[in-house]
Amino acid sequence: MRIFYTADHCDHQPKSEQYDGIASPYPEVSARVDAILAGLQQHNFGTIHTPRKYPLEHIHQIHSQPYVSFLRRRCRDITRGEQVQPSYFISDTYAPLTSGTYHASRRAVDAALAGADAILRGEQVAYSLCRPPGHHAGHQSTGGYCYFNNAAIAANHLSSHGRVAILDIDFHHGNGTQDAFYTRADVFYVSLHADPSINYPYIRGFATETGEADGVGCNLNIVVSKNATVTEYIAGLEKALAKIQDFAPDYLVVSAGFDTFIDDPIGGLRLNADDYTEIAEHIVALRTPSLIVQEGGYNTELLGELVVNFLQPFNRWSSR
Ligand code: OKP
Ligand code: ZN
Repeated sequence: MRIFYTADHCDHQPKSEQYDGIASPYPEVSARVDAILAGLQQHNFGTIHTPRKYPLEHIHQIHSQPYVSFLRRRCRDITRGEQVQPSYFISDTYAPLTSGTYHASRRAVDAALAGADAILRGEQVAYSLCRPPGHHAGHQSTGGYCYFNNAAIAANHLSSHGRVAILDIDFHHGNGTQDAFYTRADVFYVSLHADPSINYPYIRGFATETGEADGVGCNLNIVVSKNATVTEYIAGLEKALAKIQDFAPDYLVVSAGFDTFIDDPIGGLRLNADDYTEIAEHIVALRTPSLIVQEGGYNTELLGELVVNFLQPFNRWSSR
């Protein structure tokens, strides 16, 4: 499998998030990536490639031009080491800006697009180690640690070459991604996540949301209970995979979050480390060229192990 990553995420270093005006430590830290890289190296996943720089056109198909310009200009005016809570282009107060946020977010998109291009060149599996994550980023809004929607931008790129399914297995519903494709019939969005009536992002992710206009039937939200063990989780996943199979995609994009792990500090179902291998085995059974895009997962101690466990079945398939 091809792996893409850049160190530029290090320049995105918020220190705190605001909940009802009260600051607490920022969980979406660069140590997450250090843990993943260490895991990949220990398990000999091979060369990690630096993506090339892609033009803004790809981003502008998902995000508005005023939004992208705002992020670029606002970050440019921030002193290194400072953090700003913007008042505009936000859907919540979980995406502060630092001087490096725009650049880091651009490079995360580059990693996702390079992964998509690897798939288009005939690679079976690519893993884009994106930070910051992307699935909450809307057409013109940041939110939930996200600025640019890496998975949506990559899926949109793939969609010029075939039918695309997006499987979002982060603990949180990917409201940005759902919105991006809600009226489209060529991209199918399926998400498994905790109940949005009591979990972030609150505003989206209900089972009643099934798509609109041309996109009717091309959106599927599966809510899993907060105490779901691997048995309940796999049952939901099987439903998702059956629908994906019916859709018959040429490409699969997996928004891979690991905050479903039992010991995740902000999410947490009852999934254990080994369960990620079983989850991946079910997804690999689709035998569809797959781009895996990193989303959440906040247990910096164990995140490397969780990602490695998940990637292992994909790796076995792609090097067969
Ligand atoms: C981003 B991703 C914790 C509240 C959490 C923001 C969650 C963003 C999750 N104090 N609110 O989907 O992993
Ligand atoms: Zn999440």
